[in-house]
Amino acid sequence: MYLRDFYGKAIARIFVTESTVKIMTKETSLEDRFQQYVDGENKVEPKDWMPEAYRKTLIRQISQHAHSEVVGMLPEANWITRAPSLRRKVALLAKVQDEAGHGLYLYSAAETLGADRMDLIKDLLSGKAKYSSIFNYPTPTWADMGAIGWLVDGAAIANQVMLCRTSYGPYARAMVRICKEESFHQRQGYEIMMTLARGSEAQKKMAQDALNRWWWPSLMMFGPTDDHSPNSAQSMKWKIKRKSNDELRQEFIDKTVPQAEFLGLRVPDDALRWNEERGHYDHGEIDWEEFYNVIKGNGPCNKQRMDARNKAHDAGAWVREAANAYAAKQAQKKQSSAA
Ligand code: FAQ
Repeated sequence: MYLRDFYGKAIARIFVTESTVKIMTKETSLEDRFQQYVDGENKVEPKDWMPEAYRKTLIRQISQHAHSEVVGMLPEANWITRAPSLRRKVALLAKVQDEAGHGLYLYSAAETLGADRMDLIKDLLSGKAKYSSIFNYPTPTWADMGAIGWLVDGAAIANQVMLCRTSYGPYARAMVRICKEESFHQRQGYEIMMTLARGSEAQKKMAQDALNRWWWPSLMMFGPTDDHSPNSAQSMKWKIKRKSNDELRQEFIDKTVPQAEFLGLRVPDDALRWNEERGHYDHGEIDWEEFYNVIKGNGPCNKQRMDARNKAHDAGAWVREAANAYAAKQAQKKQSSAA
């Protein structure tokens, strides 16, 4: 006698003797079949069966990603009113609005996994949820707008191009759209750097100082080294992540160093040199103590960022109340017209 799954496939053989009922797994478990499905490069969709840990890992990663986009608006929003020309102001404003849009797609993608958006936001506002370490650094000069676009969006693209092929369908599709916008962001940042690097000595120094400030935090964006990354092995197996933290960091360095050379700027790493044998740049040691300190909440701007988000959330209470009241009124109208 066989036990069959809902597709009618035999998954176990049941032996009945006088004293025992023995179930022998003939085929694979649901977890194994899920793994085979993912190994076959199929996309997992919201209504498909998935292991609970897969669902939780995705909610964790997608919500952290959404929070990063939203908190990531703050360091640049700081410069919208002070952009040096109307053209720069329009471009920066559009970029910051794009980041808000990315946050919204990503919260929606997390909702397809059964997460409640308000719970996710509460976790961010209470300091329980993580967001990218990079957004806890200050932006004291206009050159920081160039460095963020060039380096931070550049690092985000390296990571997110990989995520366009992630195994969860709604996340992969959101990433395709987000990557297109991030490419525009990276170019607007690089163009700011190019203008400054070709400008006066003071402007060139401003660009170099910004590169000095953002280089190492940008490398930290990719997360801990592979041997200290507790989530990587399982996420790679499930094809949520397709490349490791170190692989992506190396790709970013290899791509970005020639861009710095083109600008005539110096990457602030004495150990940086091309390794002919490896076909990659070797680089100096990242200050992991600084990274862990920042993600624990002790970076230069963590408190400022959380205060700003909480203030914006409180100030938006009337919008949420009005939207809820409107939705309730519409539902009531629909109900009475149906009666
Ligand atoms: N900051 O085991 P792993 C952007 C945490 S979007 C803070 O390696 P995982 C756009 C990690 O969560 C930037 N925490 O973890 C923009 C985990 O903690 P948990 C955001 C970090 O998930 C540009 C622990 O360390 N992008 O920039 C960081 O396998 C300009 C152990 O690490 C994404 O979120 C960090 N840097 O790999 C916006 C992309 N790194 O949860 C505005 C999607 C690690 O166990 C302006 N996310 N941690 O307590 C990912 O690809 C992955 O989540 C990684 C981390 C690669 C970030």
